[in-house]
Amino acid sequence: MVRRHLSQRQKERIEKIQERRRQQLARRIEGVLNSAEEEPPREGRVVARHGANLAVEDETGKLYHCLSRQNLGHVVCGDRVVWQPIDTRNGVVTALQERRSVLARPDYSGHEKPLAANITQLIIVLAPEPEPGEYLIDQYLLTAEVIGLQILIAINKIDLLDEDQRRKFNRRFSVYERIGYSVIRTSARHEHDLDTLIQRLKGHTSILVGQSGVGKSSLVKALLPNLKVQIGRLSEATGLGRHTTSATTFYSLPEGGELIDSPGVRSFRLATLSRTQLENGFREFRPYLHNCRFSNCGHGPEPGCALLAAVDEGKIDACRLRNFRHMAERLAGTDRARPR
Ligand SMILES: Nc1nc2c(ncn2[C@@H]2O[C@H](COP(=O)(O)OP(=O)(O)O)[C@@H](O)[C@H]2O)c(=O)[nH]1
Ligand SMILES: [Mg+2]
Ligand SMILES: [Zn+2]
Repeated sequence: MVRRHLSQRQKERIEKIQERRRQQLARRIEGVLNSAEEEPPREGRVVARHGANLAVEDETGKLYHCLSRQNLGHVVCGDRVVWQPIDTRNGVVTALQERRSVLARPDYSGHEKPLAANITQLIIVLAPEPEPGEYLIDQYLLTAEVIGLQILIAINKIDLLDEDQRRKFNRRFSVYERIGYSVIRTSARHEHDLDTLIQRLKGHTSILVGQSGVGKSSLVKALLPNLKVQIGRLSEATGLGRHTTSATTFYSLPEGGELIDSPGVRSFRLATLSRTQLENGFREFRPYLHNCRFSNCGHGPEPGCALLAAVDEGKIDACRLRNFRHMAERLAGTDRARPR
């Protein structure tokens, strides 16, 4: 992915344009609120968002097109909100309920921009093709650990593998099971291969992440037989039309649980990360972290490193430590890195 480097002047210009747009929108929203009939405020859940347009679902499942008051910051999919009805189809979000979790990515100026809120489970989707990358998996795992999400690894497209290949693939990814992560097998092609996933989705608000081509969209489609109907309702409620599919969307699953589908999630990552967060984000490292000879051990080639000893004893996977070191180097190399 190309990272855009903007000059200070460009950033200021973007900031100015955005500020003007914000003010225009704020005037419109306050105008609407002033002219609205006094109706009691209500609670709801943001189920789709496109620019300033939100689809808010009320307790009965009815959808409303809402704009949000400017002082609330960035309201996103999954947010629980208080909103004021304007008429039978429209409303204004006036308050944001406390978030259990936020998934974010850095914007053009490096500030964290939320993508989705109140997610409880991150599902990392892998497949025999495209060839999985352990580094990316470890990045997802780290982020989920830092945010505090339940983690599930789903190996998709198992229909492509025969018994022998399946065994090899399982062995390759068994390292994550040994660490304590749940690994399940799925296929978006065969209905019965979704049973375990369906069970694991119940009671959670989940999001699927993974490389392009592993089958995330196919899984969403297979899990939501009424996807077209749900998209149609959203598109009608928000007036988004064809943009609906490029918006981050929140779906209720027929068998229980909720799924957030977000095109932006591919690039989600932490804008800031401390050394302690990084170390603890590799959960199997935790028991060894305080056993290194030097308290500021870089877990590199220093003498007396407890992590290295654990690798030698087969307690920690060498690839995990290598990926940790690489991330630590990158962390040290950024100005955003914070000391312990
Ligand atoms: N054989 C097989 N192909 C799959 C499966 N899931 C997805 N695919 C195919 O993999 C390709 C990429 O799938 P897609 O859902 O677009 O992946 P995404 O980029 O992660 O959203 C498509 O051609 C799908 O038909 C699966 O379980 N088995
Ligand atoms: Mg897709
Ligand atoms: Zn060490």
